[in-house]
Amino acid sequence: LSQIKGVLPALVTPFDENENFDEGRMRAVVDFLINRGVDGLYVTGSTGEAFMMSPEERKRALEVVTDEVKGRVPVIAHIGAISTNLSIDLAKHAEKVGADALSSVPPFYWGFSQDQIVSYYTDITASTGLPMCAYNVPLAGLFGFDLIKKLADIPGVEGIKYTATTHHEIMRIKAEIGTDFIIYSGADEMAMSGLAFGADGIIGSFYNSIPEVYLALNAAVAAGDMEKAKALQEVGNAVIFFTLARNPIAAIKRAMAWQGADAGYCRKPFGNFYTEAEEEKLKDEFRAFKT
Ligand code: HMN
Repeated sequence: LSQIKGVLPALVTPFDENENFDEGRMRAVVDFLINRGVDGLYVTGSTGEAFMMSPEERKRALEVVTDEVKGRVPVIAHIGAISTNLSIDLAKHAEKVGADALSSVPPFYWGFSQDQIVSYYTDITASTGLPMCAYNVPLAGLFGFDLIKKLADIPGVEGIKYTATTHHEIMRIKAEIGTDFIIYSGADEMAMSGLAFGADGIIGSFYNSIPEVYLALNAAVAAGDMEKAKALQEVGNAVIFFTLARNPIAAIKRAMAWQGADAGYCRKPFGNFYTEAEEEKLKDEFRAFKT
């Protein structure tokens, strides 16, 4: 994971009007983002609607991405599922089709024990040669520092996507686990603080629709220009907070379409926009906030 840093969109998965995976749109979106300078792609995560896709569809989406990327940027494949066997199957496939790293939410829904979570990551990382980025996210149950430490001891677990807002723990992970344990900050509205507290990169939904804002923010933090970083974070947050109230993944896909990369539609029950009037309103707001 030490080779994968910077700004990584948690890639959207385009579906067509009938909710079928849309290969053409997927390829166009990948090119659009690489041309805009993103540092890598995080595929079939929650923004990618992976939990609404069958394992076969997830595999197909990843295959299309790695085929289109052709090594231009690193690809992290999110292979998380509740069953270890299913995740291992997805992990092996990811390795076969050329992903550079794996990531996984912990098994969720039943409230698994720490031992069960540790064994989940141990079994997956033992099944391939790819590095694993664990995923700390409220939706799947946050880890806490002790569990992060246990996960970091598993061979192959090289980092964490940290989507909690307790950014002081980013500093603590670097201090107590080690600076070579890679951290991606996952809350786009707090990208500046994640990076300032020592994260190596940022992974998030809004780097699909406004990547240039966050590429500039990442560069500003690296250069120690906190005034500039703060101004950019304010632009990002204006877009994020109006979007969050309006079916966010569908809205992000529309914002990409207005900018030349039609990212298609979402799966139900997310559903889609919008009457023409609603779409116009959304577009006006997006443009007003973004500048
Ligand atoms: C993914 O797995 O697709 C994501 O990277 C998730 C990502 O971290 C998003 N978090 C959640 O969905 C919980 C953020 O980008 C989030 O959308 C953003 O910070 C706005 O709250």
